[in-house]
Amino acid sequence: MTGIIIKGIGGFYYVKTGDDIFECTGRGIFKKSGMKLQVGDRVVISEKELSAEARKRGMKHEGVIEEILERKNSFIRPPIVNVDTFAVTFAAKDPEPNFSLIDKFLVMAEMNHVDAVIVMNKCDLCDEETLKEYEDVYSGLYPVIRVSGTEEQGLEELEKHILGRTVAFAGPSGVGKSTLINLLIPDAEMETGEVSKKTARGRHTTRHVEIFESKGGGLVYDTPGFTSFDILEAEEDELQDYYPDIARYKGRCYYDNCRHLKEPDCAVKTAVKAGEISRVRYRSYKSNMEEIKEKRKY
Ligand SMILES: Nc1nc2c(ncn2[C@@H]2O[C@H](COP(=O)(O)OP(=O)(O)OP(=O)(O)O)[C@@H](O)[C@H]2O)c(=O)[nH]1
Ligand SMILES: [Mg+2]
Ligand SMILES: [Zn+2]
Repeated sequence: MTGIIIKGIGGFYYVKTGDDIFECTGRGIFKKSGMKLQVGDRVVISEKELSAEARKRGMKHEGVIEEILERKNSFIRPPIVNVDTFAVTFAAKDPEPNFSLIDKFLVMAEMNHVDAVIVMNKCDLCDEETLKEYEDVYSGLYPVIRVSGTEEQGLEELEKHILGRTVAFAGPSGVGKSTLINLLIPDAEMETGEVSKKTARGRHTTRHVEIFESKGGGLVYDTPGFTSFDILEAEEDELQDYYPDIARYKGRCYYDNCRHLKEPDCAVKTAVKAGEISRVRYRSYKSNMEEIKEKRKY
């Protein structure tokens, strides 16, 4: 039988095959080969007799994972595989948008040739002017979907992007990923949590990745949020390739290897001044570049 790992907790992997869920362990060989099973993996399993313990945990089927099928892609943060689309989620307010963090997810998507859509949640908390300003940072680059979990707005639009696809919700803690998934998939019943009044940050309510099937036949991954993201695997010179708005200007600067920082006659800086590249995006590019440089020192 083949199925998909929808969750991994306490040494068990939960594998969905059709309508059944098998509580599985991995064959010892995975440990030996250093191959780690991941949520999203398509696997071949064999059924084994249901133990009394598994039955007590409410399981109806138990199995052993025999084989991992080839992965389309894999990610470390969040730890998931086989993704078609990242639904990069942020809140218009509470917490305030952190664009350089949002852009890290987008860089990760670009590096892996995965589609991205931007989900701007908590639109109920912001005025139109501010929403428009945020939307404009990404307009022409990625689809931006305005939603509100509390007002249940924009969900149909979001659903369109999920239909028949494998979509991972990613973004900072407290932006409402689990809230939206609960609305899209009422069976999900993911726990949601308050945003702290003191730090205006989420509290990392979701602690493990879990996959749900949408009515429309798509798969949705809920993932834990983070307020920082320490690994940007891009090289300094490559970072610009993963900002499509900046990459467009490649070859137009005075220096062929221009990084668009302090160099003279830089087409990118000119474009920022002319309003052709968003200042927010350029600022995020510079700050992520700084971070990569800092990391290289060690
Ligand atoms: N005002 C408002 N609040 C929202 C909206 N969506 C979610 N919230 C609230 O935001 C808080 C955090 O929501 P969660 O769904 O737990 O956020 P999350 O992104 O899953 O957070 P982590 O699991 O920590 O990564 C909860 O108190 C939600 O009720 C919205 O559209 N508007
Ligand atoms: Mg959550
Ligand atoms: Zn330049």
